[in-house]
Parts: sequence; structure tokens; C-alpha cells
Amino acid sequence: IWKLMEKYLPNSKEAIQSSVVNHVEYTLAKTRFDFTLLHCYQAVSHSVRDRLIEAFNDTYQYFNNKDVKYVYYLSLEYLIGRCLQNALVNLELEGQYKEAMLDMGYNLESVYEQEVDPALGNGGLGRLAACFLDSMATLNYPAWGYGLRYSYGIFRQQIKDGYQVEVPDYWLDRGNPWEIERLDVNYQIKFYGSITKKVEDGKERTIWEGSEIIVARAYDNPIPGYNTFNTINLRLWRSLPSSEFDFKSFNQGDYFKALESRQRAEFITSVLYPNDSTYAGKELRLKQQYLLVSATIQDAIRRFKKKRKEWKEWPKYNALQLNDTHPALAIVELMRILTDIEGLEYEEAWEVVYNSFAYTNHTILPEALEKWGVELLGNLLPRHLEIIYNINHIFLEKISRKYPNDWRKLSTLSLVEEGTHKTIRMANLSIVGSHAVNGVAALHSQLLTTNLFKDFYELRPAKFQNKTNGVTPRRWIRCANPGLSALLNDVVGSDDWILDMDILKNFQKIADDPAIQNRWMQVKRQNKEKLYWWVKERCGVDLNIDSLFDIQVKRIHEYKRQLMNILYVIRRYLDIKKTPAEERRKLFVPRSIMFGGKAAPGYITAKRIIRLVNAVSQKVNNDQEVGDLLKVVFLPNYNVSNAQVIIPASELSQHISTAGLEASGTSNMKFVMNGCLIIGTMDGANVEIAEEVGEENMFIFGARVEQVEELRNKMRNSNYRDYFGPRLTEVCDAISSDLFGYKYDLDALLDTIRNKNDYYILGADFESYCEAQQRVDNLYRNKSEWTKKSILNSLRSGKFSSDRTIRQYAEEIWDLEPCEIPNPS
Ligand code: 26M
Repeated sequence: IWKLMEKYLPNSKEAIQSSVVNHVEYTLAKTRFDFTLLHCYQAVSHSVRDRLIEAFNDTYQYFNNKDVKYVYYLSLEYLIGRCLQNALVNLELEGQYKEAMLDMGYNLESVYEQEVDPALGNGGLGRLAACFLDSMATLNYPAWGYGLRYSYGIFRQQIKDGYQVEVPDYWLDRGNPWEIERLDVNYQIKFYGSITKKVEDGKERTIWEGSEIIVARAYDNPIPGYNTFNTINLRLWRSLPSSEFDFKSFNQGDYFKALESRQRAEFITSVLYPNDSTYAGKELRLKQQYLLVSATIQDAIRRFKKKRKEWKEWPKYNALQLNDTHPALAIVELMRILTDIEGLEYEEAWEVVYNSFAYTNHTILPEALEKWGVELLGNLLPRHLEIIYNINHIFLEKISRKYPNDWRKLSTLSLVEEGTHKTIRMANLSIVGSHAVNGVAALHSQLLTTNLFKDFYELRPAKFQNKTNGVTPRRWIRCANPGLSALLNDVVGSDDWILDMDILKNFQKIADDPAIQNRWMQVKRQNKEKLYWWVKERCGVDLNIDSLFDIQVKRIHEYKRQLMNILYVIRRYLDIKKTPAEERRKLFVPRSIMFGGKAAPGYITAKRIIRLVNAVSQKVNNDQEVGDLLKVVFLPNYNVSNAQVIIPASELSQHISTAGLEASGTSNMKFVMNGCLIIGTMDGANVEIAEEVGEENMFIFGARVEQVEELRNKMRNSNYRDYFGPRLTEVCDAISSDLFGYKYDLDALLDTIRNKNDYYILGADFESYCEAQQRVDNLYRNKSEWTKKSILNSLRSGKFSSDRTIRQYAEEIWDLEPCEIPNPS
């Protein structure tokens, strides 16, 4: 058997075909007389899965033999997107499969379309985790991703009568060929219950007995690296009832009650919370967080114990990265196991914990910061609350020794927020329990040290770092934009740029070459055509392919200012209408303005923004006078697979948040790589994009972060009519005069900027935004100049590969070495 297993799967067309046919017969139990495209997708996926599994098992066996250090990436969210094409590209088998399938009468691209898009995340934070996995595998880092296997991903967004409607996303409907269910990897998870203290040989020991016990089961998802045999694991936990627990309740005689408790257990990993910017404090969410944390720590400990090392060596072998505060209880869970179960002294345990954990912050919005009520936390996890109090006590003692009588410092640094409703500040816990804390773009990391975490920074400046986000060029160029990939291959003379985006900088002279410019425009046009059909099918709108494709896709939030974008669209509409027909083409560049993104179900203002976009779209698209000079579309259900169509087709993309509020943004990086020009504020990673591609190749506008507070104060003390310029006033008046209908909703929406202090300073930035838009029109008239800037954007985007980001995490936080497994062939 071992001899047989040493034979790796052959890659010839015939071998691929026979493996697919084999799966049709034996995995799907199908015949060629009753066979659909979906079956084809399933058979192909199983054949690719076989290859992944070989590599996957070898990878961890090799890591284990080499006794390497691991990084554990802990995240409540992963937006991995579709797997089939990504796996084929990373295994460098796409060409072979394409041919093999064509031979059998199937177009591989339509096979790709059969796959569901696993959407176990909300937005930027979840997609970042997925890009990181791709880079960790590609760079041969010994890594594990850990998360939850939600049965329902983020809701599917439908637009009905202009409003967002949420439809449950039961993504496992057709099975999931990419996961491996580990029937043998199960851990018990406890909730509630009580704690007792025992004294044993003069030492106090704490015992926590949970009163609800469930099981977490592992589902493994292989993540192949590009151009390497290394394949790492994304291990997702599913909650199940514990049979041990059943035994008790069934014996008490109430059969149906016992079944109910089984269902409660399964419910924990049922659904992803669809918020990305507000914290709600729901117990079920805390159960999710603890389930991830507890199962993951148990798994890591089991692996470490096989090494038979001492606990103090744990940080040499393990780095644990917290993707925001969502898994922060891991700090407490490891402390609990080390002290209560493994019998370490508190200080010994703290050394181990502190030196292995690191925390990434993704937002400075105060409403997003997690604070668990002590009652809720203490009821669900009594021992953890006690440990948090201990950590806080020891920490604050140090503080008061260093800063005697500084009550302000004590109360801002404390893990506990006092008040009528006492809460635990998860960010403070994460900072105190970690040896490294990082923001996700230079500006954001800077703001953490000067504002949000100022006092922590002064305490330990060396702890605070920046790790500017990045995105994987495999999915975002190679998979999403095959035309551009082929062009870059020709320019570079190889596909080396996929692993080293920085080499593209050596070819900047091509930006002036008319032949290259022409090819570049052709590629963009083909991508625009693909999006044209997508829009026609889903929105029923006929776009002009020659119009400027202007796109803003991201979660809907006031700070991202989709409202400013749509108000400018109205401005343009009014201006077109005012201009005599014969002069319109001279004054306005035809534009197709597209919006996409989900609103959190309870976020009423965000939902009203969607309503406004659709109201404007209705009016403008049906106005004969306007024709193709202006089209407005809301792209429904923005997700990873739709992004792969939308981004490569975009010519202008909008990243227009109030300065200081977008921690980084990552789609801005994807757009730039795909040769799209940015209209944006000096916020998040835009600042670094401007540094790399040159401000002259972007459309930068608006208040800088230092000016925001002052502008806010000015506006607080005046009527909106005094600081709204005439252009914005006229737009608001048009809406209020019911030009677009839906007056009730839309007036309420406008009141967020008219009568609520305009916290996001939309009124203050509007004029400068309009000017930037004018610069866009002017440049677009010069196709060659526009294309030149497009090329330069792409060639200078190397910094924003997640490979660069992950190398920095590995070297500056994790202290991790790559470990490449030998290629079997
Ligand atoms: C919190 C509590 C309960 C339920 C959900 C949440 C929650 C989930 C996701 C809160 C925030 C979440 O995500 C925030 C996020 O996506 N932040 C974005 O992170 C990106 C990656 O670093 C950045 O590029 C974006 O600027 C930042 O907004």
C-alpha cells in the first residue's frame, strides 16, 4: 500500500479525464445518460481534491518531521470565494484541465460557474484572512487557519422594489467537495456552570464545571500554495451535541426536551452574524467566539504535547494571531488551561501566553469595539471572567506603581469599563495579553498610537507595529483577469510577476508605448464586455461599453460615504438637464456609475442609501434626454465571485471615506492592480497607494485627517445651509421636492447630514469631490493619457501583494521560517 501511495497523480490530459470519469461513476454514481453541468463540476472538483489531499497530508507530515514553529491564524470570518479555479491555478493545472474538459465537450469556465461562493465573512476583515492563507501557503510558512463552519454564510442580497431583501445563504445545499470531515477530531466545549476552589498541598486550585457541554468537530479545507507543493489547512469547527451530555438528559425522561438541547448545540455554528461595524453583545455570538477559541487551543495543545517539550518552550513553537478582538478569549483560555489544568504558576503561564499572542486591530470606530457585559460573560464563562479580573488586577497594580494617583490613566487602561453596565473591553484585553499589536495601514497604525491606544502606546511603544494590508495576485489578477495576466506575461517575458510583483516596476517604460497601450485598452474592453452582460442579465440595464465604468463596491456604511457618491450623481444629472442638448456631449463624458454592497440588516440609514441609489437609477436610466450620458446601476449581492467580474472591468473606483475612518481598505489595492484609477480621500491605504503610484495618477480630494475635527466643530455650530455649497443644496432640495419619490425615506436619509451634525463631513468635502470628478472627465477624454496612468497604477502596485504583508508578519511578529516540502516529481 505504501508503495502504491508514493505514486503521485499524473497530469496528462488522459489521466485527468480518467480521474474525472472515475468520479462520475464511483463518487457521484452517475452515468452519461443522466448527467448535468453540476455533476461535471462535482466530478472535476473531486478529481482536483484528490491532488490537494496528497499535497496536504505530505505538507503537515513534513512540517511535523522538521519540528517547525507554527502560526495559528484565528478568525471568526473567512471569505475564501470559489475554490476550483484557484486550486487549478495554484497547482498550475488550469491549462491541462481546460483541454481535458474541452475534449469531453465542456467549457471549463462554465464549469467554474457551477460552484457556490462560500461566504463565511462580512467584508474586508474576512477577505483579508483568505488572502493571507493564500500567501502563507505560497510562501511555504507552516501555518494553520482556524475558524467556524457556519451553515449559513452572509445573507444573499436581493433588491425588491428598490429595497434590500436578505435571503438565507444555505451554501452547503449541494454538498461541499472541498472539505474533509474529520470524524475523529472532536473536542468538548463547556458553557455556564460554577467554579470551586480546592487546596492541594498548600496550593489553591480552581475547578470549573460547565453545565452545558457540546462538541466541536473539525472540517478541513486544503489551501494550496502557488508554485509549491505546500498545501495548508483551514480548519473550521462545527458545533454538535455531545453524546455524553445526552446521556444525562435522556435519562431524566424528557425525550423532547433532550432533543431540543441537541438542536441548541447545533445552532451555535448555524449562522454568521452579518454586522461589520456595530457590536451588539449577543450571547450566541459569544458562544461562537468561545467555541472557536476553545477548540483551537485544545487542538494546538494536543499537537504541542506530542513534542514532549516544556511549557516555557511553547512560544518557540507557536505564534497565535488574533484577527481583531473576536477571538480574544483565546488569551484567557490558554491562561485557564495552563494554570487550572496544567498546574503552572500564574507568572509562568503569563510568559507563555504573552509571548505567543499578537493582535491585529481593524477599526477605530467606537461603535465597533467589543465590550462584553460582565453579567453575560460571567454567566456563560465564569472562570474566564475571574481570570480577566486577575489579569486586570495585576496589570493595574503595575500601572499605579508607575503612575501613582493617575486615575485617568487607570480608568482608560483598565480591562473593565465601570458604570451602571459594567463591561470587559476586549481590545484592552487583547493589547495587554499580546506582545505585538498592529494596525492595517500606515495611517491607521499611526492613529492607534496617537488616539485610540495612546496610553497603551506610551506604556510600551515597542509593542505597536504597522502591517499594511495586501491582496493575493493569484486570485485578483491571475484568476480574475486572464487577459491582463497574459499581457503581463508578454511584457515581463515570464509569469514571475505572480510571485514577485515588484519586478513589474522594471517595465514602466511600456506605459508610453502605443502598441502596449492598445493591447491594454483591448484587455479592459473585454473585461467591460463581460460586466456589460452581467449587468444586462441581473439588472436589465443596457450600458454603453464605451462609457466610463465608475464603480464603488464595499459594505454600505455612512463613513464610506456612498451617499456622497450618489448625491454627486444627482448633481451630474441636474447639470446635464440644464445643458442645451447640442452641448451635452462636449461637456459630459458618458458614465456608467455602479454601486454594490450589503447593508447590515438592522442598519436603517445604510438601507436608505440603497433605496436612494435605486430611486436615482430608475429616474435617470429612463430619462430619454440623458441617454447613455449617465447610467446608474445597483449591482446586487456583491461577493467575492462577483468582485472577480466587477473589479477587472472597472476604470474608475471610489474610495471616498471620511479621512481617518477607513482603517485600510483592500479592494482599493485590487482595483489598482487591475489598472483602475482611484478617486479617493487621503485615508487608509490610499495614502500608501498615492506614495507608490504617484498622486498625479490618482484623483485625490477632501479634508486630510488633521482637518476633520476642526471641520466638525465648525459645522456643529452652524446651519447646514451655511456650509453646504449651492451645488449640494440644490441636490438636497431636488430630493426633498420628491423628484425621485420615496420622500419619507430620503428626507430621513438627508437629515443625517442636514440636522445630525454631518459627522462624516460630507457637506465639507462635497465641493472638492466635484472638482476631482471634473478632473476625471478631463483625463478620460484623452484615451492615451488615461491608459498610461492605468498601466502605471498596475505596474507600481507591487507593495500591495499580500506576500509582502505576510513576510512582514512572519519576520516582525511571528518569528517564523518558511519550510518548503520537497517536490515529489
Ligand atoms: C462584531 C461583533 C459582532 C458581529 C460582527 C462583528 C464584526 C465583524 C466584522 C465587526 C467588524 C468586522 O469587520 C470589520 C472590517 O471588515 N474591517 C475592515 O478590515 C479591513 C481589513 O483590515 C480593512 O481593510 C477595512 O478598512 C476595515 O474596515
